[in-house]
Amino acid sequence: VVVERSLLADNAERAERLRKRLAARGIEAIGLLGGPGSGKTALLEATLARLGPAARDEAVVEGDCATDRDARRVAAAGARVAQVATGGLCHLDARQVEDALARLDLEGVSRLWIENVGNLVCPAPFACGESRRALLVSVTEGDDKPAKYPAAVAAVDLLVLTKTDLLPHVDFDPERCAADARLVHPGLPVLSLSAHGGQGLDRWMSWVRTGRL
Ligand SMILES: Nc1nc2c(ncn2[C@@H]2O[C@H](COP(=O)(O)OP(=O)(O)O)[C@@H](O)[C@H]2O)c(=O)[nH]1
Ligand SMILES: [Mg+2]
Repeated sequence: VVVERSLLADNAERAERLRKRLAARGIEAIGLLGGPGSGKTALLEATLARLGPAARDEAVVEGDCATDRDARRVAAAGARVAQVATGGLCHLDARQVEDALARLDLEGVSRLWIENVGNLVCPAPFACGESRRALLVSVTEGDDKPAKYPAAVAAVDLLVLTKTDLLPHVDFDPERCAADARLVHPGLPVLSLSAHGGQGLDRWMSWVRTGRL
């Protein structure tokens, strides 16, 4: 228990130093959390498409256990990207993000995206230098996920319900999902969107730019 606590404390200090170093350069980091397949990379792709030519000034750190597939996807969408392959590890930590940033040209960058490893448990307590975090839950995962994974809900600034284009085909109650999340995290903003259909993306871009929906 003591070892675990010092690991978390060390990471928290490193993450806070990283956040301040980024802020000093005018860079704000946004963390994307969510289960595997919740739509994190698709939302990044849709965001970069909205930004158009300005996407080249977005930097992305991609965390996955294996492969550089997501890095290729966001690179194709125009962003600068560094992939972290964590091996067996189920989350990113601040040191891995620091190491990844050493491989990125941050000149002219004002926003850094950190797509964490797909997991609803492990990433929550490991800050990575983010100023803000969004948790993605797709409508295909079931509306009970915020109730079942409260630590993830407590660790974020926004809950995003993704793939709303699929709502007619699944048994998912957005109201119940949001209410469960707010039991854990009172006042948490909740946004429904579809990266494919485009619904909700205007409000998402508002949150990205200003921190408000
Ligand atoms: N129908 C639909 N499918 C989506 C949407 N967003 C993502 N997907 C699909 O969900 C799967 C997982 O998406 P991905 O972005 O790779 O999820 P990640 O693992 O969280 O990065 C892919 O097959 C996507 O095409 C959406 O808005 N609507
Ligand atoms: Mg992904």
